[in-house]
Amino acid sequence: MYKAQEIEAKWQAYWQKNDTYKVENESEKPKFYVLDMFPYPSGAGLHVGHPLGYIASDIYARYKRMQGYNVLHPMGFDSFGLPAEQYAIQTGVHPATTTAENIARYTSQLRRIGFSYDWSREVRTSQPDFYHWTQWIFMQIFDSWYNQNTQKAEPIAQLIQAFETSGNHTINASCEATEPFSAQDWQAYSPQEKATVLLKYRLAYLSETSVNWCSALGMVLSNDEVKDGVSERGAHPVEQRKMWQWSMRISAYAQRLLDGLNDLDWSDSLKEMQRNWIGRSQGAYIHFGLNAENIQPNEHINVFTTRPDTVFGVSFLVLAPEHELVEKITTQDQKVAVNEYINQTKKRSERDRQATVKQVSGQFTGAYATHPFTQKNIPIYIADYVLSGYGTGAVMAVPSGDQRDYAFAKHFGLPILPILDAQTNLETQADATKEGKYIHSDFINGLDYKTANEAVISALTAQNKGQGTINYRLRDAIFARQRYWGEPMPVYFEQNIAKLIAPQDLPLILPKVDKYLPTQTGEPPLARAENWNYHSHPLETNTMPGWAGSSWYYLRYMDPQNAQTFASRHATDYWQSVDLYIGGTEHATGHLLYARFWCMFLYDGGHIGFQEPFKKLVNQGMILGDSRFAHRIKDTNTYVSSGLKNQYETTKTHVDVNMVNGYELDIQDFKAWRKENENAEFILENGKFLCSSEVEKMSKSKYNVVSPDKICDDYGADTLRLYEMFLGPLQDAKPWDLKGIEGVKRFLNKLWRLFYDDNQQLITTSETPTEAELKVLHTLIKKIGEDIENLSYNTSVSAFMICTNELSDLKCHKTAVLSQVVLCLAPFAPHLCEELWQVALSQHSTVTEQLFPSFNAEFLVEKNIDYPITVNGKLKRKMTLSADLTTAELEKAVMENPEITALLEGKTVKKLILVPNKIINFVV
Ligand code: ANZ
Repeated sequence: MYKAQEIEAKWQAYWQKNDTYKVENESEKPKFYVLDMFPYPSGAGLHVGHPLGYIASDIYARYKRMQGYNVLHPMGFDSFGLPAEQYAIQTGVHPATTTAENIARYTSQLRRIGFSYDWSREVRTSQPDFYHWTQWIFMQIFDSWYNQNTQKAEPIAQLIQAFETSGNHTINASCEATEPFSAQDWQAYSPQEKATVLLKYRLAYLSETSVNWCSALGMVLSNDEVKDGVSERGAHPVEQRKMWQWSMRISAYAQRLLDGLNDLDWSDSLKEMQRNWIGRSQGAYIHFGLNAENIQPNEHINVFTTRPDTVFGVSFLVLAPEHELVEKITTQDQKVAVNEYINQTKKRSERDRQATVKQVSGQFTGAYATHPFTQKNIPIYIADYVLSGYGTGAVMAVPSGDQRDYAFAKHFGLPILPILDAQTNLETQADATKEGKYIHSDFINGLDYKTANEAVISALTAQNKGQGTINYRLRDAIFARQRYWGEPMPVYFEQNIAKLIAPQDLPLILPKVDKYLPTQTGEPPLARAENWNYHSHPLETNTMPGWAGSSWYYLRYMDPQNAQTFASRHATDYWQSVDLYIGGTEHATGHLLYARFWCMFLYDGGHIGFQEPFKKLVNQGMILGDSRFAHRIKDTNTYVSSGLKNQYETTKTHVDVNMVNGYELDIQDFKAWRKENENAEFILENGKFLCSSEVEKMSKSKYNVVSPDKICDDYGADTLRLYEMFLGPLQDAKPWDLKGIEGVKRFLNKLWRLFYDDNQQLITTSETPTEAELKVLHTLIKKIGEDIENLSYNTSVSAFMICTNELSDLKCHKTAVLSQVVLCLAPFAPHLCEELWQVALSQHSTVTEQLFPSFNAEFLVEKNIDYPITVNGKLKRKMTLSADLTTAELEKAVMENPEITALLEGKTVKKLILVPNKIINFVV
């Protein structure tokens, strides 16, 4: 038996003492960057699900090191966030204190698993020397605008210069709709007016937007934090509210974010999720004239449509209830009904509104628009299925082509106009196919879809009634939280104008507050801080959202101590993008999109030399918990063993998996667990109390959490590492189950016994390996090399087991073979391999820096084959022939052999059946 705990502690201390995993930014070797998504250090500590991805990336990092790369493999903490703040609200303990404790716990847990992290590069997003640069990046974003002509972010100072010389006529920016102004207009604007205009261009801006407000959490949530109309965390109700909000103009990067995906080595499904989230739609703007009182002659309704070809099928228009023209065009007699409808809409979240409408709702405004080609009158409705933030917030409704418009038309008795001769079943539903030729459609009659579409767009453009366009579903990202435990924004207000603090005053340190709650007047907690001012002007009281630090942390690892900049250009040029990033899929449309956006932004400013942060990305599957339940007879304190539960009416409760052995509950533990269990009674089956089970997410609240510490205590870290990989393919979800762990431990012991006898005496020899031994070895080298490249670690573990069994059968104790096996296993079981390498094999430097064994195909080739020679299927003799012979050569060798000639003496060969490497049979 090998002593895992002893060996592991010894080598962990050795690695730490020798800075084995320290990596320099200067090297002759090629670079390789392997990154884990850094954790939020929660109070619960790590469970066995967390290290899954870390183990996988660690194996890869170690393997690359052994291939001669200079490998950057760091770890840090995403340490701002809500749980520590919620805890602070309840207990008054400063979130920094809780966070530091949790990080200490995480660090010791991670160290025990033997990861090859360069801990000298650790980052913590809540540390001032880190958020200094988060604030600095924010300042660069605030000071930039997006130039559509050059397709990049540029300094706002250049924009101001352009305004001063020629107004905004020549500017083609990603910005909010702005009135045209001349150089003279600009010069005449007051500072406030100028600031307001600039906010419409800045890439970080303040605007009055409709937000998901969650009053229970006291904060605004992003779209991806709202699930089914309630907050993802805590399931609290969410309502729509207009608020002044900081946002980031990620929408400016929509096309680049889409294009960049093509070159990334990410899973197709993940890329598809980002593509859908960005949601590119090609279509057109179409202007419908207005036929209402108090409307200027040039005012019109601008709709966005992906189907300009359907323009002759329009039977009404629908505006989002929030659309700015609603108030203006609604007729007197419709006012009450329209206002009531608008109020109702406020209660529905955007997601609800997007969900397939079961109940049609809407309200007529009393106003009419004019069709751009036929000049016919078209009634204008409002309805909440039209979203104010998408397109133009106005839709031309074509009931024959769009199902939502169809349902609306049926409900309100509006015409359903057929437009294609191939449209069928219009009595029951819309027909969205674009087949057939156009009918009732004026100048596009008889054309097919593609031609018609182009014809409509050209006509609109020619008549100045619209134009072709591309729309993206991607929204600008809200960049503020009304909470305490986050980065302060480096912004103050002077006469209501948002201004940046001076760069030399960074970092703007998070101030002390007496309570972590909003103020009486509903202001964020920072408003409680004394002197929260900058040169006597009030500082912003919002803090940055959770995604700020994680959008650029991978850069800080490259140069973590730099006090002059976020990371020197020298460091980022050397390390470049992350070569392999491993983490969960839940970040598909959050972190992974934001980090790409910031990377492109920093690239535009020349701060870094690459546009994509993560070249290859792998999502590990979740490790699920195997929960246990005890069944209690209803309205009693009596529990019944699971096999007997059907005889009673019972309710089930989670019991902690650590009190259960297999399915059998430790009744004493259970009684001691909670006060109300003290006097519980138990109905047993066969003397035992059994629990039922269910596979669920691993979580503290489900009492199914298994800690890696316990596995390290019981089996050792190397067994834990191998076992987690052995559970199944990395990308799959799999339940945690200890059944196979003994097998993994046995395998490591068996490997140990190739080196040591039962008295722990070394039994290795320096003999030359046999062909058979070399074959076993090189089969392993080939398999492990291929598996690691494909991150197929579960099959590697089986290959190690097979190899060890075969070498045991061959009684192979030869160092020439065993040393190579140790090198192959070193990325997976580093402690054991370090021990075998340095002690059993008497090597004088760490195993982690040896070259990975190279595979030699020659040893896998069977050189000779012992062919059975049969006549009419009966074995007559054996003949040894080279394995390389072709069928023709084989036939020649056989027919020219005197023994065979003798064997066939006097017989006529009717047929010779030759199967290379297998059979030689004569039919006579
Ligand atoms: C006329 C039409 C006819 C449409 C037809 C569709 C089919 P995507 O592909 O998602 O971009 N639309 C436009 N703005 C909207 C908004 N703010 N809220 C809800 N719906 C909106 O969808 C674009 C289509 O969705 C547009 O094309 C418009 O309806 C609708 F046979 O215009 B369509």
